[in-house]
Amino acid sequence: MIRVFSGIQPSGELHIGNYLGAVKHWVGLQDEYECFFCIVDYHAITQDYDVDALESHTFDMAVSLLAAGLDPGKCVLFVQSHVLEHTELAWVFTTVTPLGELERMTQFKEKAQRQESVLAGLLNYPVLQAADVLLYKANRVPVGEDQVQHVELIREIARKWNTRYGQDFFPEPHAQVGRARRILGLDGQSKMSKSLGNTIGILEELDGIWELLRPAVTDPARVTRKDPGTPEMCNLYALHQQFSPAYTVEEVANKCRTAGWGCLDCKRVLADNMAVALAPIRERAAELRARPERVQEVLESGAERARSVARETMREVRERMGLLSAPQATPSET
Ligand code: AQP
Repeated sequence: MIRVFSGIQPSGELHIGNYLGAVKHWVGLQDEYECFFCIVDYHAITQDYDVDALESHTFDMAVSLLAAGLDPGKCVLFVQSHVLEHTELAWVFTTVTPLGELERMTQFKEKAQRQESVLAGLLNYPVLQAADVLLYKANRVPVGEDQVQHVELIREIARKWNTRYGQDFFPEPHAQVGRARRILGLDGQSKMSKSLGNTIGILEELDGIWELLRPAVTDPARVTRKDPGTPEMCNLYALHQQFSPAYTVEEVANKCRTAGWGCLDCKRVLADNMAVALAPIRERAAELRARPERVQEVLESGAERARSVARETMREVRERMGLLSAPQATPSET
């Protein structure tokens, strides 16, 4: 049986980078495999965050994921902090993870640069990720390109734990990266990222999309309206390829190369197509928002299903590691 695990931080709204790079892919996988999808709130607190907003961000992320097509009849959707075994296994894994491996992670180095004082939680982020995935003995981890290095480290952690405590207990999972591996932000340079504020949310309406696209960076060679451009050098062309029909993508390329359109003309068409493509997600989100108890039910039942797998994994982990069993005191039962 192939098992899939992936997570997303409730560190802000679900944006089109998360959607195209990961979530859209998840929606397809739930038809074929046993899938666990997790809103990883313990990851989201590894950066500066707004305490008052975390609860609503977590709920809104659940709404957006369901609206984007996750079906609780086909996958398990839950919140990480509702299944305490995640943090327990993470601690276990810190005891087999070399410090040097954590320090060389690209995401750690990038995020650490933006922080005044670097906290151990940020360094240990990939260890918690290893616990997320391996608690369910998942074989596949569908992610964007930025997470591939972390999945490699998860494989190493599984290997090291297995070597010490039990050959082949944890599988070595593989990253699955889709075609939209790295969506750039509206600055045209960095990865689209919640914490960089260069995103378009998947629930944006036409006016909002237009306001965000209007100042977005395009091909730097197009200084004036008359300058011909190179579509492949333009981030918005990449977005047309995601949201516009093939004939429009072709027209955009021609009008860019011949300066037939200015960048604003091109952005207008993109905004319209994006709004049309995202409309069904927006409508489903509005329906779900009107029934918050339904969303709570989905998360509760998801946590229950996740816990039943997680508890069994931890029972075996404790046993193999020689920890004295104390069934009454296991975290999820208290
Ligand atoms: N720009 C992107 N292009 C393609 N895939 C992306 N992903 C994120 N941004 C892009 C993928 O989305 C999934 C969930 O990501 P996450 O929220 O858990 O963490 P992240 O990669 O750190 O996302 P953000 O938006 O950049 O969040 P912050 O700013 O809070 O760190 C992952 O599979 C990721 O690869």
